[in-house]
Amino acid sequence: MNILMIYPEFPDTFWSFKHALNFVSRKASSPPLGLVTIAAMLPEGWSKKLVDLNVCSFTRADLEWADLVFVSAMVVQRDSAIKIIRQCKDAGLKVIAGGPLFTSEYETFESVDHFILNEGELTLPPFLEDLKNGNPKRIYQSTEFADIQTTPVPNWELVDMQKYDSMSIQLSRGGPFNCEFCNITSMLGHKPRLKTKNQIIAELDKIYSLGWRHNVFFVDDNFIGNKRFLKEDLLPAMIEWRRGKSGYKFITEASINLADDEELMQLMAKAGFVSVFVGIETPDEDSLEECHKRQNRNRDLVDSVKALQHNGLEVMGGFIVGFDSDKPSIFRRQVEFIQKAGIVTAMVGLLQAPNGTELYRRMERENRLIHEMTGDNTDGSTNIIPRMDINELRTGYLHILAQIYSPKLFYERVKSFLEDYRPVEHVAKLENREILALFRSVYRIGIIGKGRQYYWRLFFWSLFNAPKKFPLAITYAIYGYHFQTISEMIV
Ligand code: B12
Repeated sequence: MNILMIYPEFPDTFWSFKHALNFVSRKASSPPLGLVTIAAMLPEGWSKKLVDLNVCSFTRADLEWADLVFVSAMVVQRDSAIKIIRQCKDAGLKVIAGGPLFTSEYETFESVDHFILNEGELTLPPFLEDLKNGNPKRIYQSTEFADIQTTPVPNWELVDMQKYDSMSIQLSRGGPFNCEFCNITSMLGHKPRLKTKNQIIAELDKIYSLGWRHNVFFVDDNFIGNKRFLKEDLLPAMIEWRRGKSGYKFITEASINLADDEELMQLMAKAGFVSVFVGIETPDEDSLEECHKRQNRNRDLVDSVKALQHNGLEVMGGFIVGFDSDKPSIFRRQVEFIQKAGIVTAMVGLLQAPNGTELYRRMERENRLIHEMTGDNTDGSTNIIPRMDINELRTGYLHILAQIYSPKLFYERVKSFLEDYRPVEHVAKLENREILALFRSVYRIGIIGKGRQYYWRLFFWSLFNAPKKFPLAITYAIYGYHFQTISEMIV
């Protein structure tokens, strides 16, 4: 069997990092982990080819070679997925689809031959069995959660690593929190399910053996779901593994209560974690209560962010406006918070209600659902009727974007973050692609860019006052270029 695995194209969004990645000659942030995981579950002897449309394209010869096409996608890739499916069907191929887009709206894809929904660990084996027996069904679904200790090491050999900025590893699925707008518990359950230490080390070994020496993104929704396992088992093993491999930098997502655990923060930083994405959502206590974000309540959120930064972990923050409790002052308060906390990478979105969430059910009860989601919560759209007038909300949202990504506020934030940030290690030497990125930044941001005076101010400030943080300063200037480009497209 020849299996062509296709990952649709992402639109140009805050999350694509497209305008930053071309400074470092990379095409996409990370490869499609779902597909490379599925690839490793296919019968031995099957040939596989991965085409991630974010980094390359497929040819007529690929379609002629293939016996079956496997497609994976998120909702945000819907348009590209529709196009791919049509092309494959026109070429007379059978299409098998899985992943979040199809799990949440498979009914709308009439021409797909087989849907392998939910977690592939549970739904792929019965499909393969039925295929072998010549009677595959159209839909494979499951209400159970998979034992990910049986998930194989993904087929990273299918990935053209040099096209990406980071590789991805998943430690856990599922989480204990009940945020009203979040679909993770309905998709993946309340109880964190973890891989073993040996599985993670085997995954690290595999990407190392394939020559990868850069960033690794632990794609958990909450990396700290089992703190004891991290402290006693995994992090000590990762510290050992990483000895002599300083190119590796780890990034992940965690809940804010990581800031309460000094030992854990220090172990993570020692293991090579440099950055965590935290769902901060809002500085407004009433809105936090409304969305049941209990882990963020009754704490000084700025202090928590600073604690993480002081322990060597940069905080990337997710923020939301449009809660029922939001007052008109929320727009100003969000900007003030982001500036004060020094959160360089601040992803601000309008509240949306994904299918399967408590919020979706409440909006349905209250007759406030309007249309299907675009899948991108940072494009200024929403699928609910907010309490606040929609025009006031949208104007306020655009105001936040215009403010936080304006060169003045953005560079002020970078400087205040660099002053507070205490990394465990400093990058000793720049790689060739980073030197190239530096020159590109000088030209595109420092010479022809709109906020060039701020760029040079940061450039010289860090060169003379914090020379070890100079590579970081340039990296953030490049992020700023991406954020400004996208926010101008939205505003
Ligand atoms: C890593 C990640 C990202 C990464 C990159 C992902 C990439 N390059 O593929 C980044 C940070 C870039 C990202 C961005 C976004 N993401 Co994201 N992301 C994730 C995250 C945390 C993990 C995904 C992952 O790698 N999982 C590990 C693999 C092994 O699991 P998997 O892909 O689900 O695959 C399994 C099954 O789905 C199935 N399967 C998957 N594909 C296929 C295909 C076939 C043929 C078969 C048989 C089976 C199968 O089998 C696999 C094994 O069980 C998930 C949350 C989650 N826990 O899943 C959100 C998630 C996928 N993201 C989501 C969203 C909404 C976004 C954003 C739009 C953010 C936003 N603004 O809201 C952006 C869009 C990207 C863009 N460029 O615009 C949503 C998607 C919802 C949906 N229904 O589409 C999720 C589910 C989070 C959520 N709470 O809802 N994301």
